[in-house]
Amino acid sequence: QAADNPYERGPAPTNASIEALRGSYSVSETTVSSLSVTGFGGGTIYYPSSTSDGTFGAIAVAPGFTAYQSSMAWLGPRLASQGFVVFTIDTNTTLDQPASRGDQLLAALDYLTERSSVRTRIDSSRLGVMGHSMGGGGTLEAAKDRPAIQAAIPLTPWNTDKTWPEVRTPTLVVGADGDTIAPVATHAEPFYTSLPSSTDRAYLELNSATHFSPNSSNTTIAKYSISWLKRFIDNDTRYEQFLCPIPRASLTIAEYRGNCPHNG
Ligand code: 9J3
Ligand code: ZN
Repeated sequence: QAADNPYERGPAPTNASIEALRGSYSVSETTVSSLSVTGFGGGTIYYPSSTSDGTFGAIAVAPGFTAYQSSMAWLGPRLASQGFVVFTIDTNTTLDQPASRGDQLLAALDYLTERSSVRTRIDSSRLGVMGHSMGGGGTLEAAKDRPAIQAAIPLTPWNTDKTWPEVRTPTLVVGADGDTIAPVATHAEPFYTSLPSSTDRAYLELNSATHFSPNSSNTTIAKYSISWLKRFIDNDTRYEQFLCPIPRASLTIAEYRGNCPHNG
């Protein structure tokens, strides 16, 4: 790790390394029963097997309405292999609304850092939240409620609250151009636009994508999520090159907006 950044983990990134199905760390996993926790519905923790690189940042991931942790499982090993502890959770009920999902993400982070079997592997000051649809709405709720969270990534987010001026957490909002359940014009775009311009923020609109694109392995989601989490949870400026200058529209990116350079 670099002497000037104690949180830097893994080798210098390349476009190939952030697009790859796996990063440099072998991944272990452990199941957390809903019966053993309160405040959320249990889940699966994916974490780097090695303890020789020190502690890691951690991320809780919430599913959407009627969905389970399995709908986000691909992100577990994909992100953990890059050097994060990743907790894909179930919610108390699959019908829980975004505000509740936000509270459950925070309960999951507390469990992860205070009680889980991997708590000594985690730097409890370096935490992030992600989620799909109502879980993405919950991601914004969690960041609003706990400004110490260092990165937030709502994926095709859904919420009745359209304005997020309270958020201070660096936030990457991911929308899908073909989303008819949480259309970007009434969800992802106003969520992004309402974030304070003084906050590190970005809007990635996936091309030829749907509301459910975040539910299976997706290289565009992965590469920008990895870069965002590395940049803001690990303070790893080696990843700034993938975020700034703003990525251009392409076969996979319908639109990308953001403030550059990032302040961290
Ligand atoms: O989590 C989601 O997929 C929410 C989208 C939705 O159908 O909300 C309507 C109640
Ligand atoms: Zn609001």
